Amino acid sequence: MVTLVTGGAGFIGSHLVEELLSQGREVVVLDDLSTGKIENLPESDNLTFIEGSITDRELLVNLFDSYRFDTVFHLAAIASVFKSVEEPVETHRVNFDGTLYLLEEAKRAGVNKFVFASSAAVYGDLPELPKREDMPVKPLTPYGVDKYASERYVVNSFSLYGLKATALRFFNVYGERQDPSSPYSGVISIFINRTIRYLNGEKISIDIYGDGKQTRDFIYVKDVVNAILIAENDERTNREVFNVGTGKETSLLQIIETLKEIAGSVPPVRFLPPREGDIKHSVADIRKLKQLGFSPSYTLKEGLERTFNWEKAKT
Ligand code: NAD
Ligand code: UD2
Repeated sequence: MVTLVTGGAGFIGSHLVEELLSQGREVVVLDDLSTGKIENLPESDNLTFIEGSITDRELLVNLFDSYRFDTVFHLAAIASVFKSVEEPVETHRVNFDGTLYLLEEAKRAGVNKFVFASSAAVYGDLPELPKREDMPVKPLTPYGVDKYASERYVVNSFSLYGLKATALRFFNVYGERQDPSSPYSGVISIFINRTIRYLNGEKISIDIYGDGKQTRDFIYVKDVVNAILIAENDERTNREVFNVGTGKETSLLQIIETLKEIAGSVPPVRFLPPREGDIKHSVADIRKLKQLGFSPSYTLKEGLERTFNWEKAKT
């Protein structure tokens, strides 16, 4: 049996691939390298990398004909909300059509399980906190709308076609290999990158949009991988949607404080006007996933420390 990871050369995907390989599994990665990098993937005889797009139907048909996949982990996406707003048609083709194509193939090939990476973006700016899976949703961007539509197709595939499928709503994921290069990259990757550059003598600041008291549910990437594997293996996840977070709210000011403890010092902080459309607070209710045995293993300090040390070792 072989396992397919779409988007496996990306930030979260590459951590999943690493874990699957360490368990001795045979893995195929399908990635178009639009944001992923081949260097993110480990060298292994058990890993096959295929460069191509999830929107290429012919390629998908050949791929599913060539391998007998046990599980499909579908993480490939245009993960930038900003890009989805700028290019809604192209984003929709990848984030929605691509998901539907994969579901069709998974169904045709009779795979054992389909796990889909959805997002907290489906909740939008509805004020009630913490976010529970059974709450109303209000996706505000093409990215959020496509994630929501996709997750409905994914979970409905169980009742409609008997395809065992689960959607996971990731909150704010951080960790090694997250790309800090865009202003819309994850805030932790940006803060760590700037701190390292500052320690290396660059004149640079940390920019905070707003007062820094906004909060997010930051989850370390290896905890996300654990959640993904629970979704794969626990039959109770079929047809269900789960939040993947820590259940804890952390402000940007707390992040900077903790980074200071780890790094010794941080760049001067510049406060800029809040970003348009920014939500003030976001946190997951994770009781549903906890009932299946999930519990985050890494504290924020541990996760930040590992990410910081890894990024520092690169310079
Ligand atoms: P990422 O950009 O590092 O990974 C996405 C991967 O998909 C990249 O390797 C990219 O090259 C690949 N890809 C993009 N379009 C493709 C296509 N048409 N065909 C094949 N491959 C394609 O981002 P990430 O943070 O690792 O995100 C992984 C998944 O998790 C995405 O679905 C994203 O929407 C979701 N997610 C991430 C977060 C987060 O905090 N990072 C939060 C919520 C949801
Ligand atoms: C996350 C997702 C986004 C979308 C959204 C849905 C990431 C990177 N972004 O956005 O794709 O799913 O959730 O709710 O996963 N900030 C600064 N300084 C910086 C960069 C960011 O102050 O240099 C602020 C930013 O304005 C925001 C907070 O930090 O208030 C978190 O920003 P983010 O882009 O990491 O995450 P978020 O939750 O806004």
